[in-house]
Amino acid sequence: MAQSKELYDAILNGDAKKALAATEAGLAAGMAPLDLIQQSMVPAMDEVCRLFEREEYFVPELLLSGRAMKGAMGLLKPLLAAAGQKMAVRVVIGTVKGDLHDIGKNIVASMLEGSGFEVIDLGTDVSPEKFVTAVEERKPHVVCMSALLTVTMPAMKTTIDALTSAGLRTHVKVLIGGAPVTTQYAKEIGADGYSENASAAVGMVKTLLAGA
Ligand code: B12
Repeated sequence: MAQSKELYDAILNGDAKKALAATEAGLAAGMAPLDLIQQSMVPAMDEVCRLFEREEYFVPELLLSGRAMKGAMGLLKPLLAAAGQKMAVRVVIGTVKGDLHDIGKNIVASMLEGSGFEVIDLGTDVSPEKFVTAVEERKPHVVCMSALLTVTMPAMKTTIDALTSAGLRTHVKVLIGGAPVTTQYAKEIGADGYSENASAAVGMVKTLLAGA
């Protein structure tokens, strides 16, 4: 399966314009939307995260690469839907109440979309009530919550409690993540799982649903 080197490089370099052009060129050359995501965009974002961890990339680079990926995804999403390459699994994702960090959450959302899942992104500062309404209305299989601040982590528990009170907890799997979150914390608050990065999140969603 071919990789679009141009698309990979454009995302790695945070060049949104080139990412769009490379996506269009890839499609014109007959590359499948899912392949463009999985072979070019996801590996590029993986590399961006690695560079950030090694302190070779900083926040501006993260933001630019995230934006480039989001723009290219915008072009591919309708094509995935038209080709019926999603819908089997629906995921609601959001950053919890009080928390505005969304770079990691957006990468997770893109990776999930790139793996063929339908993703409903509620954005940042999402209240427990908003999660509950989304589960009622959109009937997802999985709820993903992100928190980057120790002070907003408890909102993950509040959200799980709200799902339980609304009688919805047994209808969905709950996966949590974000830098301060741990497997131990997931256990403590009654989440179904935790993943430390976006690639692992895809595997975890599949595992959770396989055991559902
Ligand atoms: C960028 C950033 C910001 C940006 C956010 C921009 C944006 N649009 O997201 C801005 C400048 C707005 C910001 C603001 C603040 N920030 Co800030 N921020 C960061 C920083 C530098 C990077 C975070 C990041 O994007 N990492 C890169 C991404 C890719 O990693 P990630 O988010 O961890 O995501 C990965 C995994 O965790 C996982 N993941 C993430 N979510 C999920 C969800 C699920 C379901 C799963 C499975 C996996 C998963 O997958 C992702 C990809 O692999 C961190 C420090 C750091 N080095 O991490 C501080 C940091 C998180 N911020 C911090 C603080 C204190 C703040 C402020 C309170 C600062 C202030 N005084 O105003 C405000 C809070 C605003 C608010 N209410 O949220 C502290 C938190 C300390 C703590 N323990 O609570 C940190 C750790 C900095 C520090 N060392 O002090 N911040």
